[in-house]
Amino acid sequence: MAETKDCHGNTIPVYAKGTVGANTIVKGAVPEGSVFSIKVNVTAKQKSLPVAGQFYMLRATKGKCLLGRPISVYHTEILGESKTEKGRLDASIEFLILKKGKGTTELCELEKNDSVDILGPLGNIFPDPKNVKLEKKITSNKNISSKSGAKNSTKKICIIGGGIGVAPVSGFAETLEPKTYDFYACFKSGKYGVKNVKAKKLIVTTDDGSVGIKGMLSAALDEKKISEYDIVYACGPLPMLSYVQSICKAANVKSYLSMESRMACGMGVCLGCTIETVDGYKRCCKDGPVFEGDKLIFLKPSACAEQVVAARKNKNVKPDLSVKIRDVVLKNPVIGSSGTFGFGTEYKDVFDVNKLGGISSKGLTLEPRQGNSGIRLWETPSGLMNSIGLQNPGIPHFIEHELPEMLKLKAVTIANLSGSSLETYIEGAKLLDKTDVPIIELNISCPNVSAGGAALGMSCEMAGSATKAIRKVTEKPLIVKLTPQASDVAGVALSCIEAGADGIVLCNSFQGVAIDIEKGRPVFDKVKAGFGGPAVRPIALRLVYEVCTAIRKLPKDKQVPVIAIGGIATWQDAVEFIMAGATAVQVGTNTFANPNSMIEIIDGLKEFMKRKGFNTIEDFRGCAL
Ligand code: RRO
Repeated sequence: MAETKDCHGNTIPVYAKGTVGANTIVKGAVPEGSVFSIKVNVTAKQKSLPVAGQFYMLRATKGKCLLGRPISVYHTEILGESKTEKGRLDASIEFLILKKGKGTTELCELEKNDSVDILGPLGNIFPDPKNVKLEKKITSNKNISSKSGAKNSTKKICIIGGGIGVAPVSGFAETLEPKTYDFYACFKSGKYGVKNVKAKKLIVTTDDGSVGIKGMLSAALDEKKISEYDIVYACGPLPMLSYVQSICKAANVKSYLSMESRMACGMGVCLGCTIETVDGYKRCCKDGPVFEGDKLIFLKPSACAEQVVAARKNKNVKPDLSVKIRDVVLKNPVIGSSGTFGFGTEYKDVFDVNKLGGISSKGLTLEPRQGNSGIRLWETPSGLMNSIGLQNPGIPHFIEHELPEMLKLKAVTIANLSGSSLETYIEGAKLLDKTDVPIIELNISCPNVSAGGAALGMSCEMAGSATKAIRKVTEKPLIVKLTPQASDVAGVALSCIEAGADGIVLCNSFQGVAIDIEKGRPVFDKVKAGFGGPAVRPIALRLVYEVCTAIRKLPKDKQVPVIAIGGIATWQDAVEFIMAGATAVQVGTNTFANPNSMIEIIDGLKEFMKRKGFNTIEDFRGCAL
């Protein structure tokens, strides 16, 4: 197997900024606009230019993705000696990119002269056919012609590209003498990426028959036909590569398959891109991406297929998004979270707040509070820290002024109850009990107050007794908002349920610290502050998953809904939480970034349910548990 070149005249990877020389839609790819050709201009030593089969980690410099994406080299053009950097070459490296996820979308949206972070060239290369040693072919299959090892000069070469996998093999084909190989290009529909291919025979297959032979690779190439070749080079989707491996094995033909895998570094250190081989797990980036075909272990075709939630037969569903918290019906499961949606009316000119399932008020205490001194907000990558300190007008003012306006809305009003001691919580609850507010959210999780708040929610005992005390003074639906800081969040949730909670809200913000490096001082007067936003989402999802798992083990009549919060920004996020068992979701920080996000989540949920054939939220709630 050819190694990545090293300091003895071989390629050396560099991390640099490249510039987009051109970005164009690749004609022939179906649907149009699904594949882009991006030419990246680089200045590099000859030794740092790519060889066919290699790839780069590419990241749009102006993009939001943390990591680069592994993209194979399609074509390299040396433009000449660099005028600005002596001893270096100006080159244009062309990549074909399938727009399929966030990273590739950001790359496909780059414009001429935009900057691209490039790390490469990486990985090994397709071995030169001249250097490939062939064993004498032995075959027991009568249908397959038996022949002795071909001489180097006469080796019969077959190159196969499937979908975007045509890019690296087409780059490799360019390094071979024209008309010394056959090239099979397979697509679902249309044809692209073969303009530089000078094959003896170019065979195209399409699933829909729009170009060439109708069908998959198997419609054009089988065990018998592959036996006419000495070496096969292929890149494409796993089922195709698995098929290539099987026919090559059967026909005793040497194959080199270029693999793809999710990776973080491309340098062999993240160990995230391992691939199963007969010699154990191998790193796709460093040990590959090109592997000898018979060394690879492919999962059985059925396991290869993506695991998707099976769509129901009924495609004409009119999804019902309504959910229940005890006996209160929310028309959809999307709730504006406490502290990020004021008293419901502030955003009414920006979007129709009546479309929301519910709105939770700013945290309320018996007495009015001014909140904390000093800096109150601090943005971090993908997150927001806050130290508001429960600023609010006090429950009597709320009841007289804000609550009547909230109750006029068509979203269910939730009063978020807080306090500085259990006694003040109880007094506040008594006042709220006398109003028409449909739901009380007991906040025993505020991270920014010296008394009350999260201190009441840290242990099962305290959370249980706080819930019990409030339960005693109100019959209203009572949901309890928990802190993620407790060491046993599921235990705390079960204690609250035991004490009479009608629902669990999970979770309030996480505690963090920020330092102002110019001043050498903590940013916040209280040092610690609440932290929320997309950065916390996987942790919040883990907590929701654990709590929902614990609740499922309770007898049916003891089970209560979980309302999830934690970095929810899109309908996909909401679906994840619902699949983890949540009945409803609260959107917090993201409303600041995109005030329309809750409406987008409701619309997205509706479309998702239609597509999947789900009639109700219950149809997929908890399906991942
Ligand atoms: O007001 C706040 O500082 C605050 C509250 Br009440 C809360 O529940 N969660 C939070 O992150 N901040």
